[in-house]
Amino acid sequence: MPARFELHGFAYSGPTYKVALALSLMGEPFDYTHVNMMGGEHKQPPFIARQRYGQVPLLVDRNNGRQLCQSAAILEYLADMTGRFGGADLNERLQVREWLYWDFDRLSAPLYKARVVKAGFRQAPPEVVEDCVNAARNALGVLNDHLAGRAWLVGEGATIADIDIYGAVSCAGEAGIDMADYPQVDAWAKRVEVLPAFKARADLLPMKSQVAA
Ligand SMILES: N[C@@H](CCC(=O)N[C@@H](CS)C(=O)NCC(=O)O)C(=O)O
Repeated sequence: MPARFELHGFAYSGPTYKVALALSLMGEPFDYTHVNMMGGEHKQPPFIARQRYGQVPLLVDRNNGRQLCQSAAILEYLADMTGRFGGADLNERLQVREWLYWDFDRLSAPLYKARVVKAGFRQAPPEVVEDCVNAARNALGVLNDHLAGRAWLVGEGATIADIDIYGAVSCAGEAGIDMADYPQVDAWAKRVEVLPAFKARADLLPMKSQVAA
């Protein structure tokens, strides 16, 4: 039987990794479709017809034909569908959502921007990159303070807030940020990395399409 989920993404994409990691931790095998972003495939009408923003990731749920965009919204959907990592009750779910919104506002956006420039995918003046790195550093400071004395972002176990934010934090080195400056975040990241079925980005996102094992 084919896998329920079909993930379209790009090996270097942090947001694609967030979704792939959630699927792995939730025990959901998925077929992976490599989107040729270097060739502009994500801006072509066939892709935009399925992903209105012309971005990766795109997740297709073959059980109902849904085509889902925006990594944070996809993580919430997966938590709803699997009943896993969504938070223990309404209070936790609300806190989880808060962290998801905060992440793209304060951490992921500047971190990814600095990283794509440092990797040579895009160009930007050095002061713009520096602003992004500083913004990401501020966000990591907030995260570090929050994690002092707690194992997980919300409640007593890992949630999609941890999965989402780990997907950003795991790219910090590529943005030139040393995680030794954020010891609580570093310790928390190591906890995420020993969750059952955790996989690193390189082990989940190949440079070619692949059918679930
Ligand atoms: N907020 C979106 C961001 C997605 C995103 O920025 N994807 C990048 C690749 S990592 C992309 O498709 N960039 C091309 C573009 O924005 O035109 C999400 O979390 O899914």
